[in-house]
Amino acid sequence: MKLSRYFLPVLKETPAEAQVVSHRLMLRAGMIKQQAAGIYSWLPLGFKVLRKLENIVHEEQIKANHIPIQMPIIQSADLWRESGRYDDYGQEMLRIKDRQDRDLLYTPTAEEMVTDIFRSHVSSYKDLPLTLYQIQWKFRDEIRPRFGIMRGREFYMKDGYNFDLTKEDALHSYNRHLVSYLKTYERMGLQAIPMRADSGPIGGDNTHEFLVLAETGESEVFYDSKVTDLTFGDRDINYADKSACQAVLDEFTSLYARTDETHDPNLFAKVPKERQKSARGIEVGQIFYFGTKYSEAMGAHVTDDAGNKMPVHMGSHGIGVSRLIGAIIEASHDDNGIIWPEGVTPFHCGIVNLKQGDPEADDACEALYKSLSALGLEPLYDDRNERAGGKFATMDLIGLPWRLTVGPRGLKNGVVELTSRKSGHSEELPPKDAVEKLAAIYRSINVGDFLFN
Ligand code: 5CA
Repeated sequence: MKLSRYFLPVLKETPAEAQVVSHRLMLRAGMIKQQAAGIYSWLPLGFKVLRKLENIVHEEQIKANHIPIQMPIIQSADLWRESGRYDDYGQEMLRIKDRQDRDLLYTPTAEEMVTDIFRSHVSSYKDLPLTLYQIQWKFRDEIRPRFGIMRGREFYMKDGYNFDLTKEDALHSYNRHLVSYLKTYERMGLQAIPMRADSGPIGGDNTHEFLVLAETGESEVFYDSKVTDLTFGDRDINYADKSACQAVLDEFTSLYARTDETHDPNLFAKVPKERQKSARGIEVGQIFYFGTKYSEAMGAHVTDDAGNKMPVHMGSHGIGVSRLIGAIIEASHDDNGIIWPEGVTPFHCGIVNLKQGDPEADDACEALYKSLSALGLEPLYDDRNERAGGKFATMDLIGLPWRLTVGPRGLKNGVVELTSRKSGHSEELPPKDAVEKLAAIYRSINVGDFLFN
């Protein structure tokens, strides 16, 4: 992409309404625009990051053998009356009437609808196990939408639903989700700690939230400092292997880690004093096992070989895809702007032309742009007629992990400059070597290796 042809409405001033750094930086970097309380337009740069996160979520869900579907945003109230949640959900649910005076709602989650799909098409235990998921817009009429897209009213969420014959199988689905979530967050450059949580309106008593530690987090959390030493690393997980998934769950949840809703000071007292920590965290996902709560209420049964009918065991599992952008920025920024982890960056590298209009500099930039693009990478070339200082400030603000700086002086010596946004470290390299280095960095995280179709 050439910046002169792009739509990147960066702001010079710090927006007064934004209380947290991620919200400020998303507005300043021209990623989003507020349209109403908790409701945003996604401008090109923000939309690109949203798509990157969505792709990672799809890839990791498909690896775990979960099947993507898409359910409608506007749903009939009737299904929600069957489960009893039309009344229970309270004011968070946005209720709508159509021209026939029928009750509709904007989906805050989709347990009812997915259970309806299941009961209409599945009747034999042989079709189990089954996990369906979607990535879809949700609406919750939050009392206090705030922190930009982190607590929006309209937000983008991955919601997955497992259907299993027995509790034991459903707990394997729970564990499988936990493993796939750890992998997902890690690819986004985040450490998200699973913590025992409260199930709220979803129901059930087996639930974990995933929290990213950040000063601006809305939840207060209590944990054994050893949990932050756990890293998921490059594990090869066989999702069909029950004991392997159970082992990961045990490893990541046996140390004390709870949110304020489930915190138990007596249990916490057993953690050695120097390891007792409390902090704030951003909830980026939650997994639930709730057994037969919805399947019984809505008649989602399967029949075994002997003709016995039984309600299926279910759970649901959510990732806050849009909220994650805020969490990533909270965890990765400096005074000059965002620092994108390579796995989610909107463009793989910036190209700054120090002397636009200089034939040699222009040619060198074009050549870099072509070679990077030919490798499947997306450069953002700042080809505007602007001062170098302004170009650097824009690149720092939008946070691309790598910047290539091209100018007549370097070109005389046959080199361009490659700078890491994170460390600030620069090195001079022949253009060909710089391209190779970038290709190697991105190849190591499988950029371009997209499974969802
Ligand atoms: N049905 C279950 C699992 S699909 C469910 O709805 N879970 S949830 O309520 O925990 O939501 C899943 C994730 O969506 C949360 O962990 C959070 O990261 C994100 N989320 C929830 N509310 C909002 C909101 N108002 N703004 C942005 N993200 C949100």
